Amino acid sequence: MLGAELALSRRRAVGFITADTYRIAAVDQLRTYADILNVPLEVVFSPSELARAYKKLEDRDLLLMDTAGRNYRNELYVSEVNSLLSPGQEAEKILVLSLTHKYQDMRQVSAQFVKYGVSRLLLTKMDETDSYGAILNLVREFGFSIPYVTFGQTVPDDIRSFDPAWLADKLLEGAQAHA
Ligand SMILES: Nc1nc2c(ncn2[C@@H]2O[C@H](COP(=O)(O)OP(=O)(O)OP(=O)(O)O)[C@@H](O)[C@H]2O)c(=O)[nH]1
Ligand SMILES: [Mg+2]
Repeated sequence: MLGAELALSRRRAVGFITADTYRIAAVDQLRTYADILNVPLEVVFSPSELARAYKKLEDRDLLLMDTAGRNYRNELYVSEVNSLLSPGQEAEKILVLSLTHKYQDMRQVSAQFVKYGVSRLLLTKMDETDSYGAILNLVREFGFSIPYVTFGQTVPDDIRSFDPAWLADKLLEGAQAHA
């Protein structure tokens, strides 16, 4: 969704890399999007293949890399995915969490990634809940900045920049309702 927004609305020369060779058909799904968007896609099975992918995509302005969803409460998976993420200076890591998760689980996963220097958080499924307190708590506890939120399944429309004023309104509305 982010790739579609950057490629279509912002007209950036985007390239995709996926390391999600774990979930069946994850590559096929991304390849379908890549074809529709006319964006090149490279698949990497291990960290050693990254250099080849970068080389092939060197003409692109911006590369977006996806990694597999795992049980990231488990330290082993966290260190594994971290070894895949480029240590390149310009690389930005974004943790993606769904707002439908329980807060304590989101906290645990956040803590795992903060240890590896992740400081940005993208929240999905804002349309599937009316509880937004977790956003405030995660930002307060971990100092995350939130570049984007998603609020539906329509690609690329259901993604937008996060608006802190909107969150403040929502939280205060909720507080009034309980007053
Ligand atoms: N309603 C709603 N559905 C969403 C949103 N974001 C993603 N989805 C849906 O959630 C499902 C999973 O999305 P993916 O992008 O595959 O999630 P993922 O985190 O990459 O999954 P893994 O790689 O397996 O961890 C898809 O059916 C998406 O359409 C959202 O903001 N709102
Ligand atoms: Mg995925």
